[in-house]
This record gives sequence, C-alpha cells and structure tokens, in this order.
Amino acid sequence: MAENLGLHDKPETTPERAEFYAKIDPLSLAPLWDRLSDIVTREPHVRAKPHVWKYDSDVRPLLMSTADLITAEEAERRVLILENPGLKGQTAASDALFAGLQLIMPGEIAPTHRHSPAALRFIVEGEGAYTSINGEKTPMAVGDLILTPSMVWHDHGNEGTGPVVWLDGLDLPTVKFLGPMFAELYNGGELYPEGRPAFDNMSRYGANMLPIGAKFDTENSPVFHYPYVDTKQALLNIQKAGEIDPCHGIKMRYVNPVNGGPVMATIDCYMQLLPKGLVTETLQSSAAWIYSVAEGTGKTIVGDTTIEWGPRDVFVVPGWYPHHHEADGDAFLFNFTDMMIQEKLGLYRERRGNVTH
Ligand code: 1HN
Repeated sequence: MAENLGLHDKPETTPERAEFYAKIDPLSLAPLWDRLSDIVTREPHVRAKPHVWKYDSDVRPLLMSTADLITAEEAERRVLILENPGLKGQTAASDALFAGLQLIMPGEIAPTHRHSPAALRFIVEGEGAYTSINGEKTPMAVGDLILTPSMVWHDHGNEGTGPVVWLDGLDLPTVKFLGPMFAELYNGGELYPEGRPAFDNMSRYGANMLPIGAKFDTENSPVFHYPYVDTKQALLNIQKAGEIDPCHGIKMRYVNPVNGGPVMATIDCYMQLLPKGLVTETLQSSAAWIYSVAEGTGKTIVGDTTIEWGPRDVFVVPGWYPHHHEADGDAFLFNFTDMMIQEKLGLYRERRGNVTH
C-alpha cells in the first residue's frame, strides 16, 4: 500500500466507484475523496528537487557556445534556463521561481522591453556591461544585485571587451500560475532613450536619505543597484561583532529603503556570510531558496542530497527540505526566495531544529 501522506486513508476504488467516476468525468465532475489524500498533505510535498548547476565545468562552456548559436538581439534574451529536474518543461528552478544564466557579448544589446514578472540580476562574470532601467544606465560589476521590478522598461548592453554573464531570477512561475502575464517591446523594438545619469537611483534613494516630499506608490525599492563592494563590506564589519545565527551564519536582507521590506513585492534577496568552518543548524523553510555562490567553497546538505558548491555555482533548496550548510573557508552566498509571498499570504512556516514557527 502507498504511504498515506494525507489527512486520511484514500478510499478503495471499487468497481462501482470506478464506474461512477467514469460516468461523471464527461460532465467535468470528480470525487474529492479520491484525490484528497494526494493533495491536502500533512506537510508539503514539493515537486522541485534539490539541485546544483556547476558553473565552470558544466554550464559555462555550454553558455559560451551559444554566442555562435544566436545573437542577444535575435534571442531577445540569451538565457539558459536552470530548469529544476523535478519540473521538466516548466521553465522553473523552484515551484514559484525562475532562474537562468544570461550571456551578453561585447557590442551586443538586448532590446528594451517590460513585463509583469519581476526580475533580479546577480552578476556572475565579466565587466563592461550595464542594465538600463527606464533609461538610467546601471554599470554591472561581479557580485552586484540589479533589480528590474514588474513593468519597468529595461535593456542590457555590453560596452566591454569580454563576455558578461549574470543570474536572472524571476517570479515567472508565480505570475504564470496567477494569470496576470503582460509584456511589451518599447515602441515595437526601439531602445529606450537615455535618462538620468548612472548611479542616480543610489544617490537619490540609497544614501540613507530620501528626496523631500517623495511619495512611493509601489512596494518595489526605488534603489535598483546594490553593489557588491558595499554588501560585502557590511557583512565583514558585522562579522567582527562575533554574533552568528545558528541556521544562517551572518545573513542580511537587501531592503527597500522606503519601508524596510523586501526589495520587490514578490522576490526577497539576501547575502549570507558563512564563516570558515561553520556548520549551521538544520533549517526547514516552507519557501524555496535559490543560491548563487559569490565566493568560497563548501557544501549544503539538503535532505538526502549533498550539494558541493564553489564560486559561480547555482543551487536550489526546495521548500520544506531540511538543510544545513558547511563552509570550508569564509563563503559569501547570494540567495533569493519566495518566502515573502508566503508570508504576505499568512502561509509561511519554518522549523529550526525541532521548533516550528
Ligand atoms: C527577461 O526579460 C530577462 O530582461 C531575463 O533580461 C530572463 C526570463 C524569462 C522571461 C523574461 C531580461 C527572463 C526574462
């Protein structure tokens, strides 16, 4: 007999019942008692699987070869989807989130568009590229976080001499599930005209000050560039205080300076420092966590799976998998999550050790 994961034992499918189910099916009717134990489970049964994409050995050579396969312009975005092996064909890294690695070659432009799914970029390799957001150019450096919230115009370009790669994180599966998918090209394919000077967003909104009288009507951060030099320095400074969260090491959330909340309405981003030799305590979170390794090596044990990671690798911890980290040397891990979506809906739960919150 199959393990009973649900609220009750699934009733037997007797011949009479089978006949009845067949009879009601053409009328778009079905018996809940035949499904309930598979759907309303005592604890989450997440379809996504723990997985790591090894950058240097596996993904990078393949991604680089796409430069000869298609241009950024023809592709619109030259992205390899990091598709979860438990979600084949679903364009998703976790049940609610998308992850991909995008390549842009010197001189290329990825045209201006906007869409209802929100996106983040975490820069993995290279220099000289930028994202332009409503016409404001944002120079990319490795380890920087750049945001393009829902329906904001954005294009990318590479003014450098080598390839540039970043991790794209989107709430795409969530938007697809809910339905409100919208997208358009700027003026049918034109580039958005140049707007405010580079770094304007950080000066205006990200310097612990806000313009007098400024009003904000979205939950998205008006700062859309979080440079790695600042992020890393903050974590190193905090490390000196010697306080370590048993499950997270030193973990800081990127925030919207207007309200202290997550940087976008649907995606919540973190940088985590795991000091050398730290073995964290086991955490179970109903949200999924997608990691990109900025620096360091180590492993994360997710259920029965051991994920060994090094710089530029991407890995996913799906919801409700008990997991803990082991860092070899000081390691810096960028990660993003759907935790905020669950929290806003009153659905989020986590268990630290044996304690559920
Ligand atoms: C997109 O617009 C970008 O703008 C990247 O760079 C990845 C994945 C799915 C749908 C749209 C981008 C994307 C995407």
